[in-house]
Amino acid sequence: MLREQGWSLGDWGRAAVLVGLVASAATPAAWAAKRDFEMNIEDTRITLVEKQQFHTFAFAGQVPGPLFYVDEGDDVEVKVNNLTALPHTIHWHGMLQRGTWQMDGVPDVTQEAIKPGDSFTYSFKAGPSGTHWYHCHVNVNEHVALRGMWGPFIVRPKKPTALEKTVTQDHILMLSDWDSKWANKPGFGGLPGDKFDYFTINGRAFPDTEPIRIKEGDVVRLRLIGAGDLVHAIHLHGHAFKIAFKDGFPLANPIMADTVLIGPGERYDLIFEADNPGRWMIHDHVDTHTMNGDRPHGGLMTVVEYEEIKRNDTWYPWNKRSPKPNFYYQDSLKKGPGVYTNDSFKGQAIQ
Ligand SMILES: [Cu+2]
Repeated sequence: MLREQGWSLGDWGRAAVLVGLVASAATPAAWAAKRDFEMNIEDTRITLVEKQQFHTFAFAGQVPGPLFYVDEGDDVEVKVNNLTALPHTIHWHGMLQRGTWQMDGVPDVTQEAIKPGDSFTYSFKAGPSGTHWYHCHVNVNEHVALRGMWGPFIVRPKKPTALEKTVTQDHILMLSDWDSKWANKPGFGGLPGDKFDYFTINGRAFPDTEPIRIKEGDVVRLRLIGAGDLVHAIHLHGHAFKIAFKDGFPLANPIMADTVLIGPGERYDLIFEADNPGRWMIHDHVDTHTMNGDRPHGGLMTVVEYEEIKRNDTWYPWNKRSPKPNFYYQDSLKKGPGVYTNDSFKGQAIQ
């Protein structure tokens, strides 16, 4: 069976990503799809907010990288082409790699780093289920912390929990931090003592993030992924949520909360009922993370916006902004397993 694929014809023009998807014709009892992908690493300039740009080594020319959405037990094969001038690997964070430790993506431990111009093919079985991610494992202090080398990897469970079955709106939020001093110095930066001055959700800072649009009655899942160097205290206004998953694993007793602390590498899945129409902030409660450089009211923030609320306030910033479609990969997640690039995250190629 062939599933819907996430690229548009325009992607072919840039040759940013070549996606093939082959599902085996196995019997339902032994159903495990084979999923083949090909992905470039490219020097790419992205814009965090306003005029603040950053030189990244982007997967498929976008930050975050393409969404990998697979079923638990699928056989995943990803060919990676390194088009940059520095070595890289990919670590599939959350995958246990049982019997495939050489696919864990750690330079000098499980493989030699992929040299400039070279390729490497990762091959492993997807598991366990849950909210995971992938990132480079070479010079992580620079490549992960400052060069946008990360993307979401979601494994759909064979046996979903009763709570997650109720979800109607599913969103991915990757949190990260940037030090503008290194924005145009690829190959440098990520030193102890660096002062991070930009803070983003899916590579963009407020007000250039995007509202999370829901309606009354929705059950909303927010998949938080700590992709950066700092700890974030994520607070949602107007609602209590259940902390339902930690690092992809379901909690036997979800914790009711309105703030959750998430550190580097961690994932928390929050689930809440949309029962309070309004415009509600969701933001980092580490107050200095709501800055864009030296300017306040920015950084790691966005708005949970109910569609019932009229947009008739002239001072509301998003009245004048064009929407960034699929900014939380929410449309891709609705389509089911596949690999999805995203025009909202594309940057400009750096030659
Ligand atoms: Cu790297």
